[in-house]
Amino acid sequence: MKLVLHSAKRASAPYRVRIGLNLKGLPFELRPVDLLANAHQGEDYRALNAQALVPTLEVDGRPLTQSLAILEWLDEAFPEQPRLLPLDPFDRAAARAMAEIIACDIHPLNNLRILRALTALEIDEDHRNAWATRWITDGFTALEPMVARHGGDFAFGDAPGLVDCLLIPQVFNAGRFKVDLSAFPAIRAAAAQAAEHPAIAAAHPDHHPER
Ligand SMILES: N[C@@H](CCC(=O)N[C@@H](CS)C(=O)NCC(=O)O)C(=O)O
Repeated sequence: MKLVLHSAKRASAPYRVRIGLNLKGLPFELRPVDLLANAHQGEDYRALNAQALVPTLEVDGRPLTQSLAILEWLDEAFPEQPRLLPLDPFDRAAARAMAEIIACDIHPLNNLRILRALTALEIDEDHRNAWATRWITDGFTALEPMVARHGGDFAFGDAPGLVDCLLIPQVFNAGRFKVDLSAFPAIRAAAAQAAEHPAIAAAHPDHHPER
């Protein structure tokens, strides 16, 4: 099976999928998409991803979009590799809830198109950063006790999984906005531990080709 990931260096949604692919031990070809040059808005890329967002994962030429859907597909298609989601139904729902706080309630308020829309409304950089900080802080305030309750060596239990795929890029993103994480010791501990894991470290933007 040939896997091609359309990804951007500092974008957090494809970063999630790079972590997931690495945790599964699946080799993939990485195709950088230059968001600042609007490469994602061209006709060629829109034919793969009608939303003009990264990531897109091509599976033998068939495109899959939406990072959470891609991560769940990885778990279903490769169940024999390390699991991203717990097997117990309650734990699966709890892990999904934590992932969705990030994917549905933090990240969509701060992605490039939203920040560009704020700029178009003449909101200056300080206020855009305050906006991003507000929503990251709100989401992390809800997530912190969940990581404290469910976390072990990683954000959910003692093995890396779906929650780490979401949390690590969001913590990276918080760093870009210089968000104060001192009120989130469980999140900081989980992120620090996960950063040491070779599959997660290999997905870091520092190892991504430019764009
Ligand atoms: N819900 C989508 C979000 C995808 C998304 O927002 N991707 C960002 C990068 S992290 C993007 O492509 N932004 C381009 C833009 O906003 O113009 C997913 O999880 O895949």
